[in-house]
Parts: sequence; C-alpha cells; structure tokens
Amino acid sequence: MKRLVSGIKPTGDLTLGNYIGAIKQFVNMQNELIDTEFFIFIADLHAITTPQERLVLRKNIKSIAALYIACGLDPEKVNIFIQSEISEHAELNYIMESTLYIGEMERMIQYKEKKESQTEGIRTSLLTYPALMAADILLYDANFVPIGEDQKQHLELTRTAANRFNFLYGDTFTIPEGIIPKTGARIMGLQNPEQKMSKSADKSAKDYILLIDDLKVVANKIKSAVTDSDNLVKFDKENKPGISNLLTIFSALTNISIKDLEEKYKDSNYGTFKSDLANVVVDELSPIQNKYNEIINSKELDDILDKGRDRAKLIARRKLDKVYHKVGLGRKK
Ligand code: ATP
Ligand code: LTN
Repeated sequence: MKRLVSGIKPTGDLTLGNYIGAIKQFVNMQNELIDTEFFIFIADLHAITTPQERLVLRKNIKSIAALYIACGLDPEKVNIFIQSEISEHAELNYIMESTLYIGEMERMIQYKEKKESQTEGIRTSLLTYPALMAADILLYDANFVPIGEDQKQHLELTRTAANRFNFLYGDTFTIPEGIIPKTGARIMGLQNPEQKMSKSADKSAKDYILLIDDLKVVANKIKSAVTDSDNLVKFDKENKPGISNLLTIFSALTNISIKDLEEKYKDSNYGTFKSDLANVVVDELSPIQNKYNEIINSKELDDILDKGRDRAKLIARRKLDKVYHKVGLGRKK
C-alpha cells in the first residue's frame, strides 16, 4: 500500500488558491489513486512560525478541518488530523534539524520572502520550517505529496534529508515524490496578478477569494479583478498576467482547456468573460459553503479528527522508534 501526505497551515481562511492548488487535487486523487492511504493534516505547528492569535488559530484549525470535508474529502478514505496532536512530528523535526544544514535552510525562497515581511523578530522556526515539513512527510513514508508550485523547493529538501539520512544510518525513509497540478499550481492575486494569492499576506481583501466569502462578494471580486486594456481574452502570462490568471482559474474549475476557452471567448469582451467566470466560481463554492455550515460545529467533525489522529499516531510512533534506534539514541531495546 502506498501513502500520500499533505497539509495546509491554519494561518487564515482558505483561499481559492489553496483550493485549486491543493484541496481540489486531494479530492481528485482520493478517487483516482487506489491502493494508496491518504494522510491530510492541518499544519498548526507550521502556523506558529509567524505570530498567531491563540483564539483565531483555534478557529482556523477547525475551519480547515471542516473545509477539507466540505470540499469533498471523504473521511472513510482519508485520515484527517491535526499536526500538533501527533507529537512525533515535533520529535522527528529535531532529527531532521540534525540531518539538514543551516545553509540549506537559508536558501529557501519562502524563508527569504517571509523574513522580509516580518515586522517583529524572526522566529527560529521560520528558518527551520523545512525540517518540520520533512518530518511531516517522512514520518509516514509518503510516496506522494500533492503541493502547489511554491512548495517545490521544500519538497526537494525533504528528498535531500531522506537520502542523507538513509546514507548515514541505513535505509529508513521512502523518498517522496511531489505532485504539482498542471493547471492552477500558482493562482495569483486578483488585484496584484504578479504575486501569488495568499491567505496571510497583508493585502486588500479584493486580492483574494476566500472559500467562505459571501457569494455576492465573490462575484464582485472576480468582476473587479485587474486586467489590461486590450479586451482580448488570451493567455499571455508575461504581458497579460491578470486575464491569464482568470483563464487559469476558469480552466482549473471547469477542466476546459485554456485553448478552448480562448476560442470560446475570442469575440467577447472582458465583461462577458468575467461574468461567466463569476458564475463558475459561485457554483463551485455554493455547495461547499452549505456543507461547511452544516459540519463546522458538529460532533461528527470531532469524531473524524479523533479517528484520523489515532491512525496517524500508530504509524508515526512505530516509525519514530525505528529512527531513534537507527541513530543510536536511548538504550538498546
Ligand atoms: P501563507 O499565505 O500563510 O503562506 P499559503 O496559503 O501560501 O499560506 P499553505 O496554507 O500552507 O500556504 O498552503 C497550502 C497549500 O496550498 C500548499 O500546497 C500550497 O502550495 C497551496 N497554495 C497556496 N497558495 C496557492 C496559490 N496561490 N495557488 C496555488 N496553490 C496555492
Ligand atoms: N509548507 C506547506 C504546508 C505543509 C505541507 C507539509 C505540505 C506543511 N507540511 C507536508 C505538504 C506536506 C505550505 O506552506 N504550503
């Protein structure tokens, strides 16, 4: 049986970027990949690499759990759990910190970018973030890790850590493979299509669409998305980043190729295109929001998280014992 692992940080409400780049993939794969056990978690330990307010963090953790289910993850097929409830993640993190080098951490683009935007002190964990991410993945011997484009470098470092550990201590970890969607791996901001749509960056609310945004607001955000002035629906990332981003969103949500969309809208103006896209997004989000409201305060949600935690714990503990043994920690058993 193969394994698949991925996670999302509860640093804010989830955006359409998280949905297209990550969750939608998880949902498609759960139906396509047979013979693979899924572990999808809420990366709350990763969230505190930057300052969080305690009650907001609590709320965000639950909200992501509910959204996983509302978006279609099937708890019968997927182990859904909260990272901090499995202490082995933090334990293996330390082993990974003792496997990777500081220079490797300092080269990470996400670290360099986030460091710039911090106003308070930069937390040590922001630098060592990839060690925890490697632990998340290697603890479960994941074969597959679905991620957006921005996580490619972290995954590469996870592979380095696994190879290095295996070389130093003997074969221990499976080398994971990243799975990046062909369309939608990097959804850009609606107001600022040169930067990725992000849930935690301090930007105007019109730049991102939240999965739980009011649907009227969603439609308006699409309609007021920044485009250029030539009114030609054509994909050209360099010269027409705004419309190219909207085409990407359209294509990712409908599975209509960008080429076919260009053809369909070749005689239309941006107004018609945006209005159709607004309907597509609203139709996608409407059932998700209904299910979200139904489940967010339910006991069912806690039961799902308990079940996911118990299964994850079993595998994680077994793996960590093996790792400690290989490294020579503690006493011989
Ligand atoms: P933050 O803004 O706090 O850095 P984030 O949304 O970028 O958060 P995560 O919550 O950890 O980061 O992302 C979860 C998943 O969503 C990852 O696989 C990431 O690659 C993907 N993702 C995030 N933003 C986008 C985006 N704009 N387009 C496509 N995928 C995205
Ligand atoms: N670093 C990721 C979130 C994340 C993750 C993981 C993704 C933490 N641990 C393990 C895949 C597998 C991010 O910032 N998007």
